[in-house]
Amino acid sequence: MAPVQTQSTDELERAFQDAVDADGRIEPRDWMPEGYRRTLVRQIAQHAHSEIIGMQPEGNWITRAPSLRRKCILVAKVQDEAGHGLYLYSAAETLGVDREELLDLLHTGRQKYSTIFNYPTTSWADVAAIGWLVDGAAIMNQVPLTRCSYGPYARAMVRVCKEESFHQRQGFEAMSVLAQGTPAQRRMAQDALDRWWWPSLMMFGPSDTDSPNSARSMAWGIKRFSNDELRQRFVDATVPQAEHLGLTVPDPDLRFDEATGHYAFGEIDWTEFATVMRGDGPCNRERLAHRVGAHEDGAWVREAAAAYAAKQAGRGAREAA
Ligand code: FAQ
Repeated sequence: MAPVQTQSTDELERAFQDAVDADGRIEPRDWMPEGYRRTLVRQIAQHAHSEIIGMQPEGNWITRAPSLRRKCILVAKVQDEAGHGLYLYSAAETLGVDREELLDLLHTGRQKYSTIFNYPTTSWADVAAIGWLVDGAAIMNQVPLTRCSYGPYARAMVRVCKEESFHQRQGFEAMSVLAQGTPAQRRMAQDALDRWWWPSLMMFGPSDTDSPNSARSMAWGIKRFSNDELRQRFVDATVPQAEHLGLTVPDPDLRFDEATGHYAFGEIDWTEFATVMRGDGPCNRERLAHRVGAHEDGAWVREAAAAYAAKQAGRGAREAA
């Protein structure tokens, strides 16, 4: 959809919506409504922040992984999350925002990241649970984003989802080793499931009736399914996996509903969700302080990279002269 200056805003908006409705891709140079651009910046930035803050809970276990093999896998996984953050910040930059500006919004608490990363990882089983449940929930939410109407975001998601699928499988495998291990290992696995189950369900966001952005994001082809639809899919896919592991999902109201073909599940603690979202969860302050510290420690790398780029640009200009 090429921008045609002579068209009125109404005509541009109609052409934009027609392109979205026809499942076309909107690209950075195409005309787009300001609200669409702002929504994408908000969502992609929150997503990027989640990827880089999400390195912390698992990074906490790199030095204590139970074997060299587990350590190698974990280092690679945490590096993958950094890479996802980089693709996503790049995708956001195509919308005319600056990465430094987005990081500043994160560091000053003005932009959110996923609530899930404000919970502590107190045992090795938590690393397995994050792979199985958190990456599992992330994939359920992100596979539809590969069909998002905004091209750069959709394309970033293709690669991210391939890597998240591998993460989910390694988490399930690590969990199954624990679940088949000694009684103490089984207890660790169950304890991790008990603590990560409900926060994982919260990753999908507020219920549809309380989600201010969903309807508009769906009309714009950013979101393809509602928060509750994706949450239900996650529960339906994950409960049989827990049964296969011989673990119990910590929800007394969970039951398979023959009539609908879905699992019915208990009420999420939305008060806890709101508490963590406003910055008062178990690890919010620690996560943000660590991120700000890492950014400050990395200042010399950014300065060196900028000096090197300036030097290269100067050499290029001299050669061209
Ligand atoms: N945590 O109206 P909605 C990962 C906010 S990546 C914090 O429903 P929307 C990889 C929401 O932003 C995990 N805030 O909003 C990994 C909005 O804020 P506003 C991250 C939340 O955008 C694995 C307000 O509440 N994934 O795990 C949360 O339509 C392992 C109202 O909500 C993504 O970001 C939450 N859980 O739908 C890394 C995926 N939920 O308007 C390391 C892309 C909602 O006040 C290790 N994002 N909010 O600014 C999305 O799909 C959407 O943004 C939703 C929320 C579904 C998260």
